[in-house]
Amino acid sequence: MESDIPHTIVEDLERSSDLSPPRLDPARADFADAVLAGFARKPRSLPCRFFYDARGSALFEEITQLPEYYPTRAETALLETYGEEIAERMGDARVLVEFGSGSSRKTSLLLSALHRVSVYVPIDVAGESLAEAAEWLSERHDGLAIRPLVADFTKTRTLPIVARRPKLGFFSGSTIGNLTHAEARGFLVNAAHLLGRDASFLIGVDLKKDPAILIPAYNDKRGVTAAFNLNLLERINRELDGDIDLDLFAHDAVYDGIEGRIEMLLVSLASQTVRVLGRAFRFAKGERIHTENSHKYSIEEFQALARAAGWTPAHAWTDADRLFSLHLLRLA
Ligand code: SAH
Ligand code: AVI
Repeated sequence: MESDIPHTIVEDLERSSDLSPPRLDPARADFADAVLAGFARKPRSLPCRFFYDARGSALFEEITQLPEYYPTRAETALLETYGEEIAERMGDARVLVEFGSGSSRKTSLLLSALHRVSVYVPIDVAGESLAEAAEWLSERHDGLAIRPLVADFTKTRTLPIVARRPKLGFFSGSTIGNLTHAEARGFLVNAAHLLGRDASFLIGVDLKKDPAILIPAYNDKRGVTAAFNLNLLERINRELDGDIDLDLFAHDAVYDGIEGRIEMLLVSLASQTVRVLGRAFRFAKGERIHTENSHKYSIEEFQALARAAGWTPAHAWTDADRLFSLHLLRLA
């Protein structure tokens, strides 16, 4: 009978001089568990947090410059226009905690308006982006103490600072839309515990709109989003001994009007078998791997979600074309 243990783990066991359990790098073990479980279930799916290795993070930055991808431009414009007003409304925050901070480019705009903030805690799974962003920010914001945390923001229970000073949370880019409604609510409840008494929370949320605008934003002409999606399979090949032929999968993005979300998919172009860590997975022609949800909210829908998680909506800003929204929440 074939063993259930992936062959790389068996090799690690065979190589080790004692009988202690194999030591897999925890990040790689997390990725391995997610891919083996995601390929074993039907319909197949992979968690979108694994997009962001060094290449995926660079591709995301390229996406933000695409003519079709409006969210980054719209959110940046809102921060430029309303930065001072946000600072006035958000109270006395001294510590800025950012979830999924990426390159921190928009953070710099916010920090320029938040004169009293002296400590910045960026949280991201992408360690390299985090280090680069910390260096980039420290060159621009004199005297700012930066305490980066490489972690999954849905599982973060403590911060690397114990300051009792009021905190402002920042969750930009509509990354909250990559969580299901239930996950987003759980995230907001946890964020309230993390940020503590008197906290404010500024969250960028993509608005519901015509799918004729949404679909090209997730399926651009130059194919950068396709490369971003397919990089997940390349990452499996690189890190988990995969043998996936990238020419036999295609990127797709569809809008589900009932769920109110873009779904990103990788579609098998042939009947094929792929191997990951020594395990074989059979794909039918046309079978899909669901790689990302990107939920869109009306202002009212998002405020209702925030209330259900214990936050009080204090203000919402939108642009004239109603593409994007910035929500300021407070703990009652
Ligand atoms: N906030 C930035 C980056 C958005 S891209 C912007 O608006 O431009 C999403 C970011 O969230 C990436 O940097 C990615 O590495 C990070 N990320 C995604 N899922 C995460 C998770 N579960 N925990 C921590 N970081 C996560
Ligand atoms: C990070 N996140 C909010 C992006 C989004 O729009 O859902 C990720 C992305 N996926 C495809 N393009 C951009």
